[in-house]
Amino acid sequence: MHEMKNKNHKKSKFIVVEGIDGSGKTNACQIIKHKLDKNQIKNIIVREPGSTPLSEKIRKIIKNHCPYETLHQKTLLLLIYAARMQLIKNKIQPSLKKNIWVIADRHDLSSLAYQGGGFKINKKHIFFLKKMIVGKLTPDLTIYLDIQPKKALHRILFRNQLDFIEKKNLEFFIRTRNMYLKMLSKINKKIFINANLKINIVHHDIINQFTEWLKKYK
Ligand code: Z5A
Repeated sequence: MHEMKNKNHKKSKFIVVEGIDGSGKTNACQIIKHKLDKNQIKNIIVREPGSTPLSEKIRKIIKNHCPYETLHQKTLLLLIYAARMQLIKNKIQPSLKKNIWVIADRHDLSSLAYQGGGFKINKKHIFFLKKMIVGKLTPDLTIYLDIQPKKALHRILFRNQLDFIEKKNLEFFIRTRNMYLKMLSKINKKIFINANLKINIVHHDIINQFTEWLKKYK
């Protein structure tokens, strides 16, 4: 479990927001940030892959890789973990040490869901990288936004440009969601949100559940 104590024994928290594309993670991160700001808790939002200069470069490669060369799934896996390493060492850990809470738009569970579930990479390989790169850093809270893949695809199709993962078919996202649900059943510290519902209902659910959590763990 992550818990970094500073000299005053204050504990910073590592909060991760997860879900398939179009589940509303970006909005959820803003809601959490707003709540923490109101409680005068210093915080930052990071996104994966990305959020350091080098990790953002890796993100660009991942999202717009050369159209004339196949990006192999294991290359993608390595790029994601390279970006994660930079983010953990250069941003997440230093922030937590300074008692700044970190809200992450995706983290390691995304790799199990997308690479393990969607792309069917052997989970043994993913766990090997997880152990090497992520080590003992574990979210204090995982907020999972659950949405039917058909509905999520409908939402992302409204956007202008789709990246190569977003161009995947429905079966890919069904496998990804199934892996999320499977892995989530092993996680205790979580909030489960039904993200199929109308946006204002989803927002209320996030605020209510997060407020309850905050009362207990702040
Ligand atoms: N990836 C991976 O494969 N393995 C990994 O380990 C990691 C990542 C870390 C990151 O790209 C890609 O990298 C991602 C997985 C892969 N896949 N792809 N492609 P990204 O950061 O661009 O993608 P994303 O993380 O999925 O973000 P997103 O597509 O923008 O989804 P979102 O943040 O969950 O959704 P949103 O932007 O908050 O909402 C989407 C739209 O739906 C937006 O117009 C909202 O206004 C709307 N929305 C949200 N909620 C609702 C409700 N309740 N009703 C109606 N409309 C709504």
